[in-house]
Amino acid sequence: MAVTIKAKFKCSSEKVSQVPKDDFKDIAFIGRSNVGKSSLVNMLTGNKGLAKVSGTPGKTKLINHFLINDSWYLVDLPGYGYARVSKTARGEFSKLILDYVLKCEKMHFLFVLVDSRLEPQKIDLRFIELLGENGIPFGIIFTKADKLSQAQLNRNVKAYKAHLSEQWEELPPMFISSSEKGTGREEIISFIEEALANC
Ligand SMILES: Nc1nc2c(ncn2[C@@H]2O[C@H](COP(=O)(O)OP(=O)(O)OP(=O)(O)O)[C@@H](O)[C@H]2O)c(=O)[nH]1
Ligand SMILES: [Mg+2]
Repeated sequence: MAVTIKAKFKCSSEKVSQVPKDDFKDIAFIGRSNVGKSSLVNMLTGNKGLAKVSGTPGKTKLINHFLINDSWYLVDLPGYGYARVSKTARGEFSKLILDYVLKCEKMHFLFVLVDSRLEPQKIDLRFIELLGENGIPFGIIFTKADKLSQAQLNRNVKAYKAHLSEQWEELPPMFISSSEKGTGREEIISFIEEALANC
């Protein structure tokens, strides 16, 4: 059954102080540059031109709010791991990302997108650790599933779970997606709607 989504661009913010001041909650996408965050916004909303997509990493530079069904926001964030901002411990994540993820009260749930083709990347694991330390609710979305066979995909997801299980007693919710094929759309939307209904 196709889920209907009404989506509308609301605003781009260069600072957390500029995000919308209403009571609608944010569901945000984060992950390495080029992992497919903006493409996933477009796939979920069924609107290919909504968020800007590019083959060149570092395309999304601001916090982009898209109002969904007049009731919550999908938030497309800039990626990390492309332009190194500084060499300090947390410097690999920009101030904009850290301020938003750790301090913004609108931020209700964060999806960390990881490339399903790759073994666990250190920068993603460090980011996930940071979320854990700060009690930020999050899930993981494996992107670009169309680029792998089902067997490879299963192997990679299993390896990721095994890796996270070394540090986490309970694993976060996990989803598989392909923005090319529409894979994962209904599962992700249902999860979001349930999360919003329970808050
Ligand atoms: N085959 C395939 N390609 C994808 C998928 N998702 C994204 N891409 C491609 O990956 C590239 C990066 O996609 P974006 O959606 O711009 O990635 P992003 O994470 O928003 O990147 P930044 O904004 O730079 O952080 C583009 O060339 C997309 O077409 C997918 O599910 N399958
Ligand atoms: Mg982007």
